[in-house]
Amino acid sequence: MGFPKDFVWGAATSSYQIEGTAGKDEKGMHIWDIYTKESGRVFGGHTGDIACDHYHRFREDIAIMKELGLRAYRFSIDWSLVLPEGTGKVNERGLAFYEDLIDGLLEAGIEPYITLYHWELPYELYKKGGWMNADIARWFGEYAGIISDRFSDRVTHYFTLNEPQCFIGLGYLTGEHAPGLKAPVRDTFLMAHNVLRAHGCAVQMLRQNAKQPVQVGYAPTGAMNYPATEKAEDIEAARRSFFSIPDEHNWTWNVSWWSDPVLLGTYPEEGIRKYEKYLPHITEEDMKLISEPIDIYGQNIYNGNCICMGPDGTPMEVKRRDGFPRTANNWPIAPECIYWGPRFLQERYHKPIYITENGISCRDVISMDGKVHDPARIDFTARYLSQIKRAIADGVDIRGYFMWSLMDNFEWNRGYSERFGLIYVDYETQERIWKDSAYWYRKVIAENGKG
Ligand code: GCO
Repeated sequence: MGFPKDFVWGAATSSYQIEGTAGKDEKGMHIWDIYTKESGRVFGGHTGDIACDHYHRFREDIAIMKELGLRAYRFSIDWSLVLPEGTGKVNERGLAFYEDLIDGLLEAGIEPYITLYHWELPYELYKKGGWMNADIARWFGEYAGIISDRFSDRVTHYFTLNEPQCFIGLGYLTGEHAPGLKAPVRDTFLMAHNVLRAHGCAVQMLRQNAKQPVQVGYAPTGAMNYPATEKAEDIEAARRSFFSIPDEHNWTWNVSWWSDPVLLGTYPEEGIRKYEKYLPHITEEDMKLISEPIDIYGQNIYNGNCICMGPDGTPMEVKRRDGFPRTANNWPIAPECIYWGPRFLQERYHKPIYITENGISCRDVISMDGKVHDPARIDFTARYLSQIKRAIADGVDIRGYFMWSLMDNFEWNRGYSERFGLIYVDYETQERIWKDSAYWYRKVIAENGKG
């Protein structure tokens, strides 16, 4: 059995990583605009000021997507391009850009999947406390409503937030990402609660302003832990560790604190116990808002840990073998995670799943023959896709796959040092070069995953 006939083959990007809009067309500033220039903590002092210049080259990029045969493209909207102050005055020029992009995609037969927040918090809102301010739920709802009002006649698929684990954890706990803070743990729980409330408001407003029925989702991530063997006890150990709650110093890196409230309407018991002294006041009304029903569940999946049942009956991590396969940025290659992750998630949350991101960083270079040979990316993707195929065969409702990424781009604090794209970008000339994996993925799509 292969992939379902209507399986959604896609690729993903995000606004700051590709657009290059800093200082243009009345855009407001966001936290990454500032962090990249002032923190001194981004590799090579790189910024997203120009990035892939997608803002000016989007038509060329759509032509590439069409040539690839993509059925869908997941991109994000820069809140501060649409609402320079985060709330209030709308910037028509910002909306016009996304309108042209969307119309271009539709003309090319590619379905747009919009992500509302892929980490660009408008600076004006940051100054008002950002995620610390309870009003942010309303501000995010307002923004979501504007997007729905303008685009829902043409766009039916939306994701509210991308990876809250990362933008709160890396942004406010470890300080590796914008705004680069090491906030008190207590503050991060309040922020997280407001993040979830904001999600709920966005779901409401997307629907309220929708011109036709829309599919609304959420795109978190997490370590997709998988069992060492198919023995029932190892599967149970992996499942338990998958949804378990870490200690507070790195608490954001978990699945259930971010997904139970949205999909089950409650915070996980284990977390409520463990984090009790840090938690803000949580009302029933909040939980109702947070669990506003969604239609689809996105998940960004890259890797996970191998787990077995320990002799004392608690889950135990199995040490990776010496010389285990790794990506260029040292992430373990663990294709099993994309079988077990969706399986565990579906068991617990019962929602159709989209793999909203999956991909690999490679040390890609232009070879003497002028081409970019990236066999490691082809091998990685083939392995992961075969596990998705297996999950679907076993009854997991996975509806689509978005490769991270369409093209090389600004990899946050790693700047341009990591290349995740199917398409190579020469940042000096902005030339786009098809990597071998792009030709390969085109064939995979054309054959609906057989190749
Ligand atoms: C994400 C990301 C992407 C990254 C990718 C590779 O959603 O994780 O935010 O923006 O570029 O995951 O690290």
